[in-house]
Amino acid sequence: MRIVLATHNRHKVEEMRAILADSSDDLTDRFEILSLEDFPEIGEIIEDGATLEENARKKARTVFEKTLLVSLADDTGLEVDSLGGRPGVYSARYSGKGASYLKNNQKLLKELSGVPTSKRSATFRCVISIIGDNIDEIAVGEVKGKIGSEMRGENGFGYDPLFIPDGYEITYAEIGSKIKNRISHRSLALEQAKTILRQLVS
Ligand code: ITT
Repeated sequence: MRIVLATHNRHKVEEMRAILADSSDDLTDRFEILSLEDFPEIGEIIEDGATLEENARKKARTVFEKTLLVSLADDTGLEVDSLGGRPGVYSARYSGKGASYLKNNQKLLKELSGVPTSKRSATFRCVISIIGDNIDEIAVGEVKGKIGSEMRGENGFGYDPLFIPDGYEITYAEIGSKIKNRISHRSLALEQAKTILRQLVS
């Protein structure tokens, strides 16, 4: 059975492939996992939803309708408590036109300058939509943590250099991909998604 990871973000594809392969029953044995690189004709999908769930469902539905294959889309947001949950659904575009990971991190540091550690709590929330012929499911993963006072670490992507998950004193970017993929918001959501995928082939 073929499934499509409905994302243009190559870091997400890498992480999702690694997480799907990492379990006692390696799902990459049972599924041929494609990504949007295999469907270059599918261009940018406008994310105009008000919630992570709406955006994830829009991406998965668009890709399912174009490929007729079961599609998994991930929409992720970083919700910072002292910013009233921002950037949240706008995490990718936080620093405006021409946003980059660096500019987004710099803007977050600026908005939190002077905010003490005790008030830098945040949640990484990942919503995965799975859409196919007879399937329309949602899986959610959340990790609580805090925003560091400077960018640290070389691994990962996005806000990883600033996000310190609870229980650790180092950022996702310092933890490295092996551990990040065991504890992250994405891995928690994908664990639920795996259960749904197993049901599809059983
Ligand atoms: P697709 O929509 O094509 O999947 P995207 O990068 O636009 O790719 P999102 O809409 O979910 O993805 O944007 C979420 C942003 O949040 C993303 O651009 C990163 O900056 C950040 N992000 C998502 N997952 C992350 C992770 O695991 N670690 C750090 N930052 C992450």
